[in-house]
Amino acid sequence: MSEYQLYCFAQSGNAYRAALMLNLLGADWEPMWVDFFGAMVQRTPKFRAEINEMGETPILVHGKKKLTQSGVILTYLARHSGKFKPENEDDELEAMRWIIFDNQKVNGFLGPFRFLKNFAKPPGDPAVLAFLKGRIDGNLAIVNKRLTGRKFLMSDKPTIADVSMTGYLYYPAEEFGFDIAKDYPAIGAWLERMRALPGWKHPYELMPGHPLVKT
Ligand SMILES: N[C@@H](CCC(=O)N[C@@H](CS)C(=O)NCC(=O)O)C(=O)O
Repeated sequence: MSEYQLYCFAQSGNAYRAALMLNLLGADWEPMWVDFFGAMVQRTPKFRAEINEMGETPILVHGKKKLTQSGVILTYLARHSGKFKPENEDDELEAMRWIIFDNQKVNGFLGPFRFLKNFAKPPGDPAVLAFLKGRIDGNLAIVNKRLTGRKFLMSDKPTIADVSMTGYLYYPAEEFGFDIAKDYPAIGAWLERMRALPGWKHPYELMPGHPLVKT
């Protein structure tokens, strides 16, 4: 058995943060596929009793330790590997600030927007999509400004804040109906810098379940 098991599925940008981190570290890990769309295991009492009471993916298992919330998983992996780790207390707090902003406002809106456009049955209400798109544009502009004239979110070196922010940003433009890298050039350039890191892989290569068999 591998050292780490990660409950994940290819369409999950939330899980991608953890999968990407494990791969960038060169960790010995294996994906455990979550049948999110078909059996919807995350909704079952068994999943909530035995795997994650919050009913969410990703979940990282490391020996006897089980961790959920990608921000917690990234923090744990950075502390244990010493890589992508903010350098001091101030940097740690700054990284947490961006991770929370990302979880709530950036990928926190992109995830549901893409879900409603591509996977929801029936598809999302246009008014809801328009609301989300407005929030997404505002928040991507904030990230774009932050990355203008900076290599990475915190400094010249990538940290867990950068790994977190990648969340949904590499999924194909057709899935969003707009091209994030083109519309936000500083984000586009930063995505290329992240892509150049050894161990980088696209979410559809890194996690199981793509292409999705639609039922
Ligand atoms: N903040 C969480 C978000 C996790 C999350 O919402 N994951 C989705 C899959 S992409 C999920 O499991 N959703 C189930 C639900 O909300 O019921 C994290 O970063 O781990």
